[in-house]
Amino acid sequence: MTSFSPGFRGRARSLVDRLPPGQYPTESFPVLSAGPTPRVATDAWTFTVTTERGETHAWSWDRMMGLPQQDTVQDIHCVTRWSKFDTRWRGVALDVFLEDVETVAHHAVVDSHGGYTTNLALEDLLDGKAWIVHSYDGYPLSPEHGGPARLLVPHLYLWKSAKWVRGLRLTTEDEPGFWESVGYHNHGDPWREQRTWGD
Ligand SMILES: Nc1nc2c(c(=O)[nH]1)N[C@H]1C(S)=C(S)[C@@H](COP(=O)(O)O)O[C@H]1N2
Ligand SMILES: [Mo]
Repeated sequence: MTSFSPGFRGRARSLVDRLPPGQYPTESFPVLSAGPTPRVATDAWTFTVTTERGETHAWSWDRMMGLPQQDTVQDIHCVTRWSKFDTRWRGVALDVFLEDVETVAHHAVVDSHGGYTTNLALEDLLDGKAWIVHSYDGYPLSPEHGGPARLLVPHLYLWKSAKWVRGLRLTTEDEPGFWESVGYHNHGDPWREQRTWGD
């Protein structure tokens, strides 16, 4: 009797379905940084949300760690064409930071130590689509990958997932960030191959 393994076939097909156009899967975890790796101590770390009226809400490391934590398993996609399946992160959903923030803004600019910025529509940060993560695969996030904490927005190309995150500025106008202002797509949806301005 011939026997098939429907489990294997099913999983293989679903991985193909999970690969956005123009991407290839990788098992490794490449490091892509536009400059040197900042070293940020957790006792000096703060995450600051600034509203369009200039009000600030700030979380120390301990306060952030005291917020409801989520474990999330995500596929991530870099515009340089590698994708990595089933990456495991732990952190706090952006919804938690923003729930008590009064704003009429629809945009945000995320700021990092070292000067990197990236812009996002607020709707791409809310409803369980984005996290401030501090752990990867069960360990504290390494400095190379953005530790002590980075933004994770897995449904967009990974340049939106700012490493060494320090704050988020809510804006009424959309302001392009570091890569967006030199030709990367403003939104960066990997499923629509939004790599550069013309896409
Ligand atoms: N602060 C900061 N965040 C950043 C970057 C950067 O240069 N500086 N590079 C971005 C880009 S282009 C990518 S692909 C991912 C890479 O994350 P990784 O190095 O953990 O793979 O981080 C993004 N976040
Ligand atoms: Mo990237």
